[in-house]
Amino acid sequence: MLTFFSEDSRLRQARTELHDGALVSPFECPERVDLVLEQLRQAGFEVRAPDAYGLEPVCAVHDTSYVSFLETCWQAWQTAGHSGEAIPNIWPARTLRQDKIPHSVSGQLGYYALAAETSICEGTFEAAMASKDAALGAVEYTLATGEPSFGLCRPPGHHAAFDQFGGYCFFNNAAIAAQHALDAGRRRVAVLDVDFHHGNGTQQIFYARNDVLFASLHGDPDVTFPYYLGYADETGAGEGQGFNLNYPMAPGTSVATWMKTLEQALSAIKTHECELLIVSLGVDIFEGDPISAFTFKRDDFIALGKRLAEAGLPTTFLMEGGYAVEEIGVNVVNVLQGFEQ
Ligand code: Q9C
Ligand code: ZN
Repeated sequence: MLTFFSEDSRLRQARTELHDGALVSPFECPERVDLVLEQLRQAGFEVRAPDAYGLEPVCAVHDTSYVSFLETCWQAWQTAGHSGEAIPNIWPARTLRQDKIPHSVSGQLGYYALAAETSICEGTFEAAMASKDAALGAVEYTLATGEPSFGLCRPPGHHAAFDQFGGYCFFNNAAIAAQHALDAGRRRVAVLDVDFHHGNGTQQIFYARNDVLFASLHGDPDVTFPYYLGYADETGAGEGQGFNLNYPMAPGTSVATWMKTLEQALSAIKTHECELLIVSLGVDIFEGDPISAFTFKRDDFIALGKRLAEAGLPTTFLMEGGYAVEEIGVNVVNVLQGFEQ
């Protein structure tokens, strides 16, 4: 399967993630792409550099002030004289004003962040640009040829909302790709999110719309990140009513139960007459993932790919999470090879 990847994805090399009350080396590290690339090459898959698509497709789904904030945050943080990486420590929480965007970078960080684990550092904006270019290259290829493709996006995207970053995500690559397909004339696109974590950003961006069907299988937010979105009763708003489908599952859920739940999501995708399938491919559903709690084994990823192929739709896979670095490449390539079998 043709893969799109931009080397600039490596430009984000954060040193810190706030994890369990300590600053640790980030789970979402650049080595992740090395292992995926190695397995792709071993499988004989071609890897292509995407074109640079600029900011227009980003601003089609994100707030322009948010995008400017991401572009300037690191410089502003340094100018303010801070020694560490940029991490928010105050938010417009329920009891504070929601309508002020402070001038100070510290105030803006809280306004534009939905979580504190994701530090902003040098190269973060450039890597986010590279990541969405991989997504756009992949989706354009599928739109042009009908053939499947893989966007090796890094950093991931599905937690990024209209004007918020977090959960290792800055630009919502799946949303950018889905909107690009609509702008190219597709009438309805399905985004199927199989990452262990709920795709809160993708849900939020399309929640009131019926041209994107969002379906997500994930760890129950009652007990896992992102905690405040991803429940089964979130079914869409207004015109988008019925176009948002959440399938939260308990930690430790068996692969058999997960695959049965996938049938429900695929059956909805079928009845809603989607013309393109974008798969938010997080392989953090792997049993060995250090921050997740589903039970996929290596070979289960082959079965997943096979089942997705049976949906019979033009399909673009976009990389999301997956932090068991040793196995990430095998698990990703197993999905793609299973799809092609
Ligand atoms: N520090 C994606 O998989 N925090 N993001 C979990 C570990 C955030 C995961 C606790 C997890 C975000 C794209
Ligand atoms: Zn995840």
